[in-house]
Amino acid sequence: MSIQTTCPYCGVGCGLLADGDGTISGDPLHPANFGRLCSKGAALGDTLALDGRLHEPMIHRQPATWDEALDLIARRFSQAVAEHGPDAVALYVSGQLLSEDYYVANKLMKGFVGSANIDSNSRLCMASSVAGHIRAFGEDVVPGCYEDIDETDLAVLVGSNTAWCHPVLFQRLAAARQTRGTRVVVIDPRRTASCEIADLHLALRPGADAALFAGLLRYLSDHGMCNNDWITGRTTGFDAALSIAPSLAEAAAITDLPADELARFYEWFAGTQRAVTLYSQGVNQSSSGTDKVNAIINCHLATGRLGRPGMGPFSLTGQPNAMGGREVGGLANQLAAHMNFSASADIDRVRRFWGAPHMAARPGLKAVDLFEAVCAGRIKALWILGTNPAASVPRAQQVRAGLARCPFVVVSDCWPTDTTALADVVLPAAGWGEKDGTVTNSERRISRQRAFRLPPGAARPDWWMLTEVARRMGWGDAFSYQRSSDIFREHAALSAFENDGAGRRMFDIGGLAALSDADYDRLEPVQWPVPRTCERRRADSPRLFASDGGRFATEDGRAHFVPTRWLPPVERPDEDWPLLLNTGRLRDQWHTMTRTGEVPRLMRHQDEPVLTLHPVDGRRYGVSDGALVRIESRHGATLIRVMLSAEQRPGEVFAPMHWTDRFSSTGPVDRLVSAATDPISGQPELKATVVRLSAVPVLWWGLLLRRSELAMPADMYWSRVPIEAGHAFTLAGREELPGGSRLDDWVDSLLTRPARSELISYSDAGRGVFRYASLVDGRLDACLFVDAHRTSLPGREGLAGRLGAAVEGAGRIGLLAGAAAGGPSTAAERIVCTCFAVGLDVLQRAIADRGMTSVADIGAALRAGTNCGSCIPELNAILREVQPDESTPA
Ligand SMILES: Nc1nc2c(c(=O)[nH]1)N[C@H]1C(S)=C(S)[C@@H](COP(=O)(O)OP(=O)(O)OC[C@H]3O[C@@H](n4cnc5c(=O)[nH]c(N)nc54)[C@H](O)[C@@H]3O)O[C@H]1N2
Ligand SMILES: Nc1nc2c(c(=O)[nH]1)N[C@H]1C(S)=C(S)[C@@H](COP(=O)(O)OP(=O)(O)OC[C@H]3O[C@@H](n4cnc5c(=O)[nH]c(N)nc54)[C@H](O)[C@@H]3O)O[C@H]1N2
Ligand code: SF4
Ligand SMILES: [Mo]
Repeated sequence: MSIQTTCPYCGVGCGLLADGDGTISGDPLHPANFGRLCSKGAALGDTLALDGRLHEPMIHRQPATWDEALDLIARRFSQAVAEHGPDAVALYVSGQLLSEDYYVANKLMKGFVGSANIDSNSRLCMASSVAGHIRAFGEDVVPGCYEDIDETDLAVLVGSNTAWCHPVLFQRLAAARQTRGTRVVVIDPRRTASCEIADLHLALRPGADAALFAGLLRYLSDHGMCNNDWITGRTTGFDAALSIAPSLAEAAAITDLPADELARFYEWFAGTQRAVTLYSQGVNQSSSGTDKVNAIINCHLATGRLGRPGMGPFSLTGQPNAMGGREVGGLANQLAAHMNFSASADIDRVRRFWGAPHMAARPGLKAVDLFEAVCAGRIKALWILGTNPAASVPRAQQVRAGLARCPFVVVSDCWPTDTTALADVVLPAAGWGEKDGTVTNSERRISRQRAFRLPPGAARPDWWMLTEVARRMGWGDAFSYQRSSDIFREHAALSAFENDGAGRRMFDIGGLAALSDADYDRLEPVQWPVPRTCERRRADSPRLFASDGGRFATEDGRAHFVPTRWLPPVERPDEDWPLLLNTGRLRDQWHTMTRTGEVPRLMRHQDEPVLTLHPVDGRRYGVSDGALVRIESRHGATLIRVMLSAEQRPGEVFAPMHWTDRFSSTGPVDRLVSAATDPISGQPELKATVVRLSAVPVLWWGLLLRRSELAMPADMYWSRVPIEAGHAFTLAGREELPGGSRLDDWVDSLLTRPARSELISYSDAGRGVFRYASLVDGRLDACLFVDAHRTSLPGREGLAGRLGAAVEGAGRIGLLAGAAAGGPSTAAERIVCTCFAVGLDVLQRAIADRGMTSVADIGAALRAGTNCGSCIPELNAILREVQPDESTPA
């Protein structure tokens, strides 16, 4: 029998079916995806088999019992509070925790420890949307639902690479385009995969979104396209917002866009009732993120395009439970259940509901400030759950130094990470498929995650760890939960507690407060609000603010326009720092790669961290495709390989956020990234850091394959990918290879041969070619190929198949001598369709040879694109490249 559950990756919140044998498929009945999945969701089964999970608690790297670990945490936290006050301790949590975990963490800190120093990686992700919603609507509310994407006539994607980051919604949008001719506009400095279905791509100057949308507001007003009844009846502040809005010409200058292109977008928006604006990190992760959000919402308020089918501002949430975390109040400036520190009645209400002995009375430290406090020694005990800040927080090197100095750091995770490496206590967390609870997706839909297998070793759910520490700190009665349903009922009850009358909070799931355990186990996906009384429920969901008399959650019941004045990013290029670094996501990787980075097929779409650079800049710096460069910012430096691409605006570079010290010497890009924040939301500007770049001469390139992992030496560039039977490393040397016996030592350090192993080798020092293979019991255990010119290195995939296999007779010689036949590069073939492992070369050849003109042709011949569909935008791009005149985009 299959178990219904929810995907642990993005905020689309797709429903899944997990079968007994670990097969994962899309749930045809779930309203987020109706059975569809993307490449990451489709590969979830592969992550269940991964080795290397954390199995037992560790104290100072030594195995410990749960009692020892929990006693120690309770003692150190109590001690820090006693000696330095409650603000000397902190929790840093995650939008990947379940609402039940999150609720307990928030209650422990804000009600019992007595400090609001609990912030979340959602600060890096959703904080600007939260702040923008509160300014406009009075509460953190996403008004629309996914059907609006199916039913819209104009979809505006702002700072969102939906094709890669919310792929199932992108598929819904692509379907709407096919069936109803929905127009798509992409607003992004880069030409992303999402542009494959765009009718218009506005490659604006980074950070200029607020001006672009303020210009739209002025245009709407100048052309008589505002909905004046709506503005008068339901909003305030229109005139003030309009008074500082730029003209079209001014907006074109600020955004660095041709005025006619901008005018075309304005015209389309003005003339299309059913318009949805979907936005994500290009909006939120900005020093003007909150203003960007309000500039977008202003245009929807001015046209009354809100709360009706096919229209509205739509913040796409990042993590699976980014929304749930906000509902339980897991940000340092929020209280539980959408209540606020700004209202003393709210603080008192939460205090009474919890019976809280030490209720926090003011906001705590937001993520960037929290880590600054860690660095400054003001935080004496810190507990990190479900997030990897040593890799994902800006100025990561400084943060690491702070964590190393912090007197007591606890980390709960499922896998070892760059952050667990810095912890005093590491707690093994039960992961996806092993724990029970709920998550809320981008359209306010609460879905169950259900356990379908046992956690490894002693791993336990996060809520359990938090509860056990709370008990040990003396608050057993308030934390007497036996299972996740106990927590959910309390959370639901709090949302309905004293929630009546004019100041009613929209977040109300009181209708779920009396679920029995069996009801909770059976809970179907449901959109909030779910109040206790039915007539309210009908009036509200699935679209909020729908009815004409509908109140907003502001004091005056009206939606608020916010005047938005354009400000450029905090860091701006100049002579010393000529390039602007943008960062973001790739299709098949999830954040710091703890799961996706270990799945061979997900690593074949892009197998190394690369910096994308415009060819004009490539020439300027004298670097070619694949070259190694040093990139430096005011905050840090690293070595990274270059990919030249005209998708980039000249003067701007892009690097993925995913790699860490576990996967490449390049390490996390956040070691370069600025910690400037939006003054209102506190969200860091992760997409605009000034950098400079210089070419790095490479004296040799290498390929190392090993069955076991290896801590790589610090003096070379390396990057690791998992392969079926082990690991493959791309290497690049900046120094001459050692000579004589030192070369043997060097080779031994990379092959780490056991005593009984046998070494076979080949070298041609004149050509700078060296090849070694280590056999153990006649099987290939490790091999190393080095070449001064990169030309004779074998293809990785061909060699990967031989790792662990017997090497006999002629094969022994062939292994080293025939290596050159494998291919001329260290790069493996790039896989475009992850589901059926169809590579770029195969696609290009098939399209040309067989005259294919559509994605359907490709699917029929090669199956590519016929399962999850995540690769369809790239298939279209390849078609266009190979058959520029023939292809018909799908
Ligand atoms: N494959 C994959 N999917 C994911 C995730 C993942 O790790 N991998 N993570 C999930 C999470 S937590 C999140 S938050 C979402 C993020 O989803 P997205 O926000 O779609 O992803 P990003 O790649 O971070 O950034 C989106 C785009 O913003 C653009 N951008 C940069 N600066 C500006 C600007 O000033 N203005 C505009 N308009 N655009 C700009 C970038 O060029 C980039 O293409 O993805 C979710 N989905
Ligand atoms: N430069 C740059 N930096 C960024 C971004 C960017 O675009 N550019 N994006 C930012 C954004 S939007 C986000 S959301 C963050 C994401 O950054 P992180 O949250 O640091 O990234 P993850 O790799 O998802 O970390 C989640 C961790 O939780 C662990 N885990 C998984 N399930 C569980 C569980 O049930 N319990 C526990 N205890 N642990 C679990 C995973 O193994 C993993 O180590 O990165 C931010 N940083
Ligand atoms: S779109 Fe992909 S990653 Fe996001 S929830 Fe659905 S299957 Fe998971
Ligand atoms: Mo995120």
